[in-house]
Amino acid sequence: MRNLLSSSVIVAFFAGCTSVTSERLNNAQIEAIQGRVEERHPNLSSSQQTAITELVVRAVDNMVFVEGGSFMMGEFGVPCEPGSTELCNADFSPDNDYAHKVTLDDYYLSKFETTLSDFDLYREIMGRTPYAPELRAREDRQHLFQLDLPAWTKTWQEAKDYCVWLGELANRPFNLPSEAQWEFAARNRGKNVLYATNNGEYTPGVNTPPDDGPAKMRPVDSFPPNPLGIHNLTSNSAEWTLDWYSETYYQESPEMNPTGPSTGETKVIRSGGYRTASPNKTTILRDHVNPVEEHYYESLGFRCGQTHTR
Ligand SMILES: [Ca+2]
Ligand SMILES: [Ca+2]
Repeated sequence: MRNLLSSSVIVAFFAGCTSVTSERLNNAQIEAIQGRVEERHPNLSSSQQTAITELVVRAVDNMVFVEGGSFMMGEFGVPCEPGSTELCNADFSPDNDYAHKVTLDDYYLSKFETTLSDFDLYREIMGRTPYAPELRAREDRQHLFQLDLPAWTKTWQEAKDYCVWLGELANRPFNLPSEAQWEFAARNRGKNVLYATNNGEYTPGVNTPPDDGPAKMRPVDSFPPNPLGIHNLTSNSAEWTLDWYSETYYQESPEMNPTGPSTGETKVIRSGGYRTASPNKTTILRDHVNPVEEHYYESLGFRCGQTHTR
């Protein structure tokens, strides 16, 4: 009996030597990720390696499948008055006025903005010092560094590198989402919805942050997701996209899987910027910032996407 028990314990140990669990990946896939983590980061402690494996598995689990399709990207027009059949632009900026047909292949988009906790871990294992150290040291600023808040970012490249790194460890093509992928998902596969809330409506305090009181960042799972299951696409943190910015790009964009101009001076951000008033943070709003900002900003974050592979 004792021998039997021992051998079954040993079998269990070898059959399931990972403690990491997943909604989507089986044990063999998780162990393959752990193997890639150990190969890529051989000098980290085993607990750090396991933390990275957990992060990669979580990132895969959080990817929402978005079935591709066609839509008219940009201003789709809203009634000039409630009940009116006359359509007006919803956004004052002319950048998005040229509605144009875009067709996207299937892809994935993370249901959450990247968290401060996950980005901190990435930066730590890359040997970087924590950003905003003077603020982190202040007791009256601790609320800015809760682990489930969106990551602070400073550079587009670091956000992109994070997604690519995660994807290499997951063996999946992760990247920042293109601007078109972002808008298609925010509009619930290209529908004419202005807010990426559960019902497309903007109801402060109910399905999007309240307008009164000081603006503050919220945990990435705050408020109900849009019908695709994706949170905070038109609230919380502004989000880097893959694309360079050009004010005329909508007139030049190819129909199939556009990824922005080949070069530029600024990068497109979506979800509204940290200078944007809440009601103006819509699914069609475009903003753009330098690829290297002056500081790490609490409300300039990102989420990863994934090209679909069959
Ligand atoms: Ca406009
Ligand atoms: Ca957001």
